[in-house]
Amino acid sequence: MERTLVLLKPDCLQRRLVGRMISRFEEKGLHLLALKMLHITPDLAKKHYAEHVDKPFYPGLEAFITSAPVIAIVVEGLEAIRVVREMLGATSGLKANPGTIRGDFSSSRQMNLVHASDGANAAAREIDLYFQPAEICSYSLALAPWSRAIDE
Ligand code: 3AN
Repeated sequence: MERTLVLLKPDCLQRRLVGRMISRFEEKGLHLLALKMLHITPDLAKKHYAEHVDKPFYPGLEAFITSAPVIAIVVEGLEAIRVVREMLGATSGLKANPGTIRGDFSSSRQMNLVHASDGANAAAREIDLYFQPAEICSYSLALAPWSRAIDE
């Protein structure tokens, strides 16, 4: 089992797509362990996008991600980090394949609706940025036996 951090970005809230995005993760069979709405501060944005802080596009990226609330979600599942990234598609909605979230809902590189951790280290770091351990709820789903075979 893997855990990954999903962020429904400000454009997702502004376009009222929050429910549809959460539904896609639920429909896939991913398990929601924690969820909160928050306003990302400039300080948190710099931590979240540490790898981009020195890039020329960073000021615009920070202005965007702090412009309205986001929904942070911890998602769990088999190979969840890769699976969720593939559900999002390429960074730019113009390049993302049809059938992916960005391919279906975005025509922008910046306003690409949803973020997800891009590897195990990023997932651990990002989950820690948004959630206290006590905020992450472990529970079993009654329908789990109908989601996959016991040896998968
Ligand atoms: P992803 O969200 O697919 O992991 P990252 O982490 O490479 O993409 O980029 C995070 C955000 O930074 C993107 N959503 C986009 O808004 C912005 N970004 C990335 N690369 C560029 C670029 N070359 N020019 C402008 N903005 C960029």
